[in-house]
Amino acid sequence: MKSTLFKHRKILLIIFALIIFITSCTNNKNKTNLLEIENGTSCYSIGSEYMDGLDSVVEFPAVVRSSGNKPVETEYTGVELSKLLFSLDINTSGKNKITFNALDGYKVVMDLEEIYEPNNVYLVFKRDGEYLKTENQGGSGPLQIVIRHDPFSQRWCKHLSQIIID
Ligand SMILES: Nc1nc2c(c(=O)[nH]1)N[C@H]1C(S)=C(S)[C@@H](COP(=O)(O)O)O[C@H]1N2
Ligand SMILES: [Mo]
Repeated sequence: MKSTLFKHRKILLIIFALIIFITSCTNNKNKTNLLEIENGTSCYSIGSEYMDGLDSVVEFPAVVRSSGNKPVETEYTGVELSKLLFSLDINTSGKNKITFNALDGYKVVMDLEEIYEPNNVYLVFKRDGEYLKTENQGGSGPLQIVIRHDPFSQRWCKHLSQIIID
């Protein structure tokens, strides 16, 4: 009787360890390497937990115009892109172009100057307090660029995966 209990304990312990292992793996998948930033020869890889921890995270209102829907007033959470670059010590002097590449192949190219206009270009990860859903989940995330000076959202790069500065 005692030995069967011991056996069961061992099995339970193994199952418990497996559950912890599997959940930590899925967490890592969702959280790390969300975004790659290339600045000349330097490359940076960041996840949403990095942005969550920044002092410069803000909430701001925006009107979302998605095809087939009425414009919707929403609240985004994110960081001003220039502040994110600053916090990563990314120096863009001598560069003049910034390219946003998305997981679905969408691409947006902007003058680098635009991201240094105050309160204009933001990297967002939450909408109305909820993490942005992925394309498969019917969302615009997990990361998205929002350009507040653009009333229309053609350049609001959804499903952002890579930023290239050159
Ligand atoms: N990754 C990605 N971002 C994108 C697009 C896209 O197809 N893929 N479409 C753009 C356009 S044309 C608009 S109007 C807005 C809103 O797109 P939606 O109408 O598909 O919601 O997202 C912009 N960002
Ligand atoms: Mo569009």
